Amino acid sequence: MRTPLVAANWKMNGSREFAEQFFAAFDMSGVGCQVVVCPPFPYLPLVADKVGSGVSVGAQNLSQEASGAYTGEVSAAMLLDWGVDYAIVGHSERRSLYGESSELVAQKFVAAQSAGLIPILCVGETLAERESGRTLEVIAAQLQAVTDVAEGDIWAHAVIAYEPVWAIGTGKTATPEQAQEVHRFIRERLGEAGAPVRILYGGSVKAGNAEALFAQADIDGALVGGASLDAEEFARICRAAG
Ligand code: G2H
Repeated sequence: MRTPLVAANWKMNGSREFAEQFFAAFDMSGVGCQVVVCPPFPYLPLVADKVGSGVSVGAQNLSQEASGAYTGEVSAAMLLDWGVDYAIVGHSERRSLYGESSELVAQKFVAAQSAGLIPILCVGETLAERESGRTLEVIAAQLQAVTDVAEGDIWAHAVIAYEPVWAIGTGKTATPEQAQEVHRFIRERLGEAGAPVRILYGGSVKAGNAEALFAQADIDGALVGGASLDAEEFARICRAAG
Protein backbone atom coordinates (compact mmCIF):
# COMPACT_ATOMS: atom_id res chain seq x y z
CA MET A 1 0.00 0.00 0.00
CA ARG A 2 2.88 2.46 0.65
CA THR A 3 5.46 2.32 -2.15
CA PRO A 4 8.88 2.43 -0.46
CA LEU A 5 11.01 5.43 -1.32
CA VAL A 6 14.78 5.82 -1.08
CA ALA A 7 16.27 9.30 -1.52
CA ALA A 8 19.91 10.17 -2.08
CA ASN A 9 21.03 13.37 -0.36
CA TRP A 10 24.39 14.18 -1.91
CA LYS A 11 24.71 17.24 0.37
CA MET A 12 27.50 19.57 -0.90
CA ASN A 13 29.38 16.82 -2.71
CA GLY A 14 29.96 15.92 -6.32
CA SER A 15 30.80 17.51 -9.64
CA ARG A 16 29.60 17.17 -13.22
CA GLU A 17 32.01 14.29 -13.67
CA PHE A 18 30.81 12.63 -10.47
CA ALA A 19 27.16 12.86 -11.58
CA GLU A 20 27.98 11.37 -14.99
CA GLN A 21 29.90 8.51 -13.40
CA PHE A 22 27.22 7.92 -10.77
CA PHE A 23 24.50 7.36 -13.37
CA ALA A 24 26.80 5.27 -15.55
CA ALA A 25 27.29 2.95 -12.55
CA PHE A 26 23.80 3.11 -11.01
CA ASP A 27 22.08 -0.16 -11.87
CA MET A 28 18.32 -0.08 -11.33
CA SER A 29 17.83 -3.80 -11.98
CA GLY A 30 15.93 -5.40 -9.14
CA VAL A 31 14.92 -2.02 -7.71
CA GLY A 32 11.19 -1.87 -7.07
CA CYS A 33 11.05 1.16 -4.82
CA GLN A 34 10.73 4.79 -5.83
CA VAL A 35 14.13 6.52 -6.05
CA VAL A 36 14.85 10.24 -5.65
CA VAL A 37 18.28 11.81 -6.19
CA CYS A 38 18.93 15.20 -4.53
CA PRO A 39 22.16 16.77 -5.88
CA PRO A 40 23.43 20.29 -5.16
CA PHE A 41 21.50 22.99 -7.08
CA PRO A 42 23.91 23.39 -10.04
CA TYR A 43 23.63 19.70 -10.93
CA LEU A 44 19.82 19.49 -10.87
CA PRO A 45 19.45 19.91 -14.66
CA LEU A 46 22.18 17.36 -15.33
CA VAL A 47 20.57 14.86 -12.97
CA ALA A 48 17.13 15.58 -14.42
CA ASP A 49 18.54 14.68 -17.85
CA LYS A 50 20.21 11.53 -16.60
CA VAL A 51 17.51 9.92 -14.55
CA GLY A 52 15.57 7.21 -16.29
CA SER A 53 12.05 6.13 -15.50
CA GLY A 54 11.48 5.35 -11.86
CA VAL A 55 13.97 7.96 -10.63
CA SER A 56 12.92 11.45 -9.59
CA VAL A 57 14.96 14.57 -8.87
CA GLY A 58 14.90 16.42 -5.58
CA ALA A 59 16.38 19.67 -4.27
CA GLN A 60 18.07 19.84 -0.88
CA ASN A 61 16.52 23.18 0.03
CA LEU A 62 14.40 25.99 -1.41
CA SER A 63 13.30 29.52 -0.59
CA GLN A 64 10.09 30.15 1.30
CA GLU A 65 9.58 33.14 -1.01
CA ALA A 66 8.05 32.97 -4.50
CA SER A 67 10.29 35.57 -6.20
CA GLY A 68 11.96 38.91 -5.65
CA ALA A 69 15.04 40.48 -4.11
CA TYR A 70 16.38 37.46 -2.23
CA THR A 71 20.00 37.15 -3.35
CA GLY A 72 21.23 33.60 -3.51
CA GLU A 73 17.83 31.99 -3.07
CA VAL A 74 16.06 29.48 -5.33
CA SER A 75 12.26 29.32 -5.54
CA ALA A 76 9.94 26.34 -5.85
CA ALA A 77 8.84 27.51 -9.31
CA MET A 78 12.45 27.56 -10.51
CA LEU A 79 12.92 24.01 -9.29
CA LEU A 80 9.78 22.87 -11.08
CA ASP A 81 11.10 24.59 -14.20
CA TRP A 82 14.08 22.24 -14.10
CA GLY A 83 12.06 19.05 -13.72
CA VAL A 84 12.44 18.77 -9.95
CA ASP A 85 9.70 16.84 -8.15
CA TYR A 86 10.79 16.82 -4.50
CA ALA A 87 12.41 19.26 -2.06
CA ILE A 88 13.99 18.41 1.27
CA VAL A 89 12.94 20.89 3.96
CA GLY A 90 14.19 21.16 7.51
CA HIS A 91 17.26 18.96 7.23
CA SER A 92 19.04 19.18 10.58
CA GLU A 93 22.10 20.70 8.90
CA ARG A 94 19.89 23.56 7.69
CA ARG A 95 18.35 23.88 11.13
CA SER A 96 21.63 23.83 13.07
CA LEU A 97 24.16 25.42 10.67
CA TYR A 98 21.87 28.00 9.02
CA GLY A 99 19.55 28.74 11.90
CA GLU A 100 16.37 27.51 10.23
CA SER A 101 13.59 27.50 12.81
CA SER A 102 10.64 25.13 12.69
CA GLU A 103 8.51 28.12 11.65
CA LEU A 104 10.77 28.84 8.66
CA VAL A 105 10.83 25.14 7.77
CA ALA A 106 7.02 25.18 7.81
CA GLN A 107 7.00 28.14 5.41
CA LYS A 108 9.33 26.26 3.07
CA PHE A 109 7.06 23.21 3.29
CA VAL A 110 4.10 25.36 2.25
CA ALA A 111 6.09 27.08 -0.54
CA ALA A 112 7.14 23.70 -1.96
CA GLN A 113 3.74 22.09 -1.70
CA SER A 114 1.69 24.98 -3.00
CA ALA A 115 3.93 25.17 -6.08
CA GLY A 116 3.50 21.45 -6.77
CA LEU A 117 6.69 20.01 -5.30
CA ILE A 118 6.56 17.18 -2.79
CA PRO A 119 8.29 18.28 0.40
CA ILE A 120 10.45 15.77 2.27
CA LEU A 121 10.10 17.14 5.79
CA CYS A 122 12.99 16.20 8.08
CA VAL A 123 12.43 15.90 11.80
CA GLY A 124 14.70 14.59 14.53
CA GLU A 125 16.07 15.07 18.00
CA THR A 126 19.58 15.87 19.20
CA LEU A 127 21.49 13.56 21.53
CA ALA A 128 20.82 15.87 24.49
CA GLU A 129 17.10 15.84 23.72
CA ARG A 130 17.05 12.04 23.50
CA GLU A 131 19.05 11.63 26.71
CA SER A 132 16.68 13.94 28.55
CA GLY A 133 13.68 11.89 27.40
CA ARG A 134 12.32 14.61 25.12
CA THR A 135 12.51 12.81 21.76
CA LEU A 136 8.77 12.49 21.11
CA GLU A 137 8.05 16.00 22.41
CA VAL A 138 10.62 17.47 19.99
CA ILE A 139 9.26 15.50 17.03
CA ALA A 140 5.68 16.51 17.91
CA ALA A 141 6.66 20.20 18.02
CA GLN A 142 8.44 19.98 14.65
CA LEU A 143 5.32 18.41 13.08
CA GLN A 144 3.03 20.89 14.80
CA ALA A 145 4.92 23.84 13.33
CA VAL A 146 3.93 22.56 9.88
CA THR A 147 0.31 21.76 10.68
CA ASP A 148 -0.03 25.23 12.24
CA VAL A 149 0.52 26.94 8.88
CA ALA A 150 -0.15 24.42 6.12
CA GLU A 151 -3.76 23.99 5.04
CA GLY A 152 -5.78 21.17 3.54
CA ASP A 153 -4.86 17.54 3.06
CA ILE A 154 -1.16 18.31 3.45
CA TRP A 155 0.11 14.80 4.16
CA ALA A 156 -1.36 13.39 0.94
CA HIS A 157 1.52 14.98 -0.99
CA ALA A 158 4.41 14.95 1.45
CA VAL A 159 7.11 12.63 2.71
CA ILE A 160 8.53 12.70 6.23
CA ALA A 161 12.10 11.73 7.12
CA TYR A 162 12.97 10.89 10.70
CA GLU A 163 16.65 11.70 11.14
CA PRO A 164 17.97 11.56 14.69
CA VAL A 165 20.64 14.27 14.70
CA TRP A 166 23.02 12.08 16.72
CA ALA A 167 22.99 9.47 13.93
CA ILE A 168 23.75 11.79 11.02
CA GLY A 169 27.12 11.18 9.43
CA THR A 170 28.41 9.78 12.71
CA GLY A 171 28.30 6.11 11.82
CA LYS A 172 25.85 5.62 14.71
CA THR A 173 22.48 4.39 13.49
CA ALA A 174 19.36 4.25 15.58
CA THR A 175 18.51 0.61 16.17
CA PRO A 176 15.59 -0.56 14.04
CA GLU A 177 13.49 -0.66 17.21
CA GLN A 178 14.45 2.89 18.26
CA ALA A 179 13.58 4.15 14.77
CA GLN A 180 10.33 2.18 14.61
CA GLU A 181 9.17 3.67 17.91
CA VAL A 182 9.50 7.21 16.53
CA HIS A 183 8.07 6.30 13.11
CA ARG A 184 5.00 4.78 14.74
CA PHE A 185 4.64 7.87 16.92
CA ILE A 186 4.78 10.13 13.84
CA ARG A 187 2.18 8.07 12.00
CA GLU A 188 -0.16 8.05 14.98
CA ARG A 189 0.35 11.78 15.43
CA LEU A 190 -0.91 12.40 11.88
CA GLY A 191 -4.13 10.53 12.67
CA GLU A 192 -6.11 9.13 9.75
CA ALA A 193 -3.99 11.08 7.27
CA GLY A 194 -0.91 9.20 8.46
CA ALA A 195 -1.66 5.77 7.01
CA PRO A 196 -0.49 6.46 3.42
CA VAL A 197 2.44 8.77 4.27
CA ARG A 198 5.93 7.49 3.50
CA ILE A 199 8.09 7.95 6.59
CA LEU A 200 11.78 7.52 5.76
CA TYR A 201 14.60 6.87 8.19
CA GLY A 202 17.83 8.82 7.81
CA GLY A 203 21.14 8.78 9.65
CA SER A 204 24.10 6.61 8.59
CA VAL A 205 21.98 4.25 6.48
CA LYS A 206 24.19 1.79 4.61
CA ALA A 207 23.71 -1.37 2.61
CA GLY A 208 24.60 -3.33 5.73
CA ASN A 209 21.88 -1.90 7.99
CA ALA A 210 19.15 -1.03 5.49
CA GLU A 211 17.37 -4.36 5.44
CA ALA A 212 16.82 -4.49 9.21
CA LEU A 213 15.50 -0.92 9.20
CA PHE A 214 13.14 -1.57 6.27
CA ALA A 215 11.77 -4.66 8.02
CA GLN A 216 10.08 -2.38 10.57
CA ALA A 217 6.36 -1.82 10.03
CA ASP A 218 6.47 1.97 9.83
CA ILE A 219 9.80 2.50 8.04
CA ASP A 220 9.00 3.09 4.38
CA GLY A 221 12.45 3.82 3.02
CA ALA A 222 15.46 5.98 3.70
CA LEU A 223 17.09 9.35 3.20
CA VAL A 224 20.71 8.42 2.52
CA GLY A 225 23.67 10.79 2.74
CA GLY A 226 27.20 9.40 2.70
CA ALA A 227 26.28 5.99 1.27
CA SER A 228 24.40 7.61 -1.63
CA LEU A 229 27.70 8.83 -3.08
CA ASP A 230 28.56 5.26 -4.02
CA ALA A 231 26.25 4.20 -6.87
CA GLU A 232 26.64 0.49 -6.14
CA GLU A 233 25.99 0.79 -2.43
CA PHE A 234 23.06 3.13 -3.05
CA ALA A 235 21.56 0.61 -5.49
CA ARG A 236 21.91 -2.12 -2.84
CA ILE A 237 20.01 0.08 -0.35
CA CYS A 238 17.29 0.67 -2.97
CA ARG A 239 16.99 -3.08 -3.62
CA ALA A 240 16.65 -3.72 0.12
CA ALA A 241 13.67 -1.32 0.20
CA GLY A 242 11.78 -3.14 -2.51
C1 G2H B 1 21.35 12.34 7.28
C2 G2H B 1 21.72 11.52 6.12
C3 G2H B 1 21.07 12.03 4.87
P1 G2H B 1 24.06 10.30 6.40
O1 G2H B 1 21.78 13.68 7.10
O2 G2H B 1 20.16 13.05 5.00
O3 G2H B 1 23.13 11.54 5.95
O4 G2H B 1 23.45 9.08 5.75
O5 G2H B 1 25.42 10.61 5.86
O6 G2H B 1 24.01 10.19 7.89
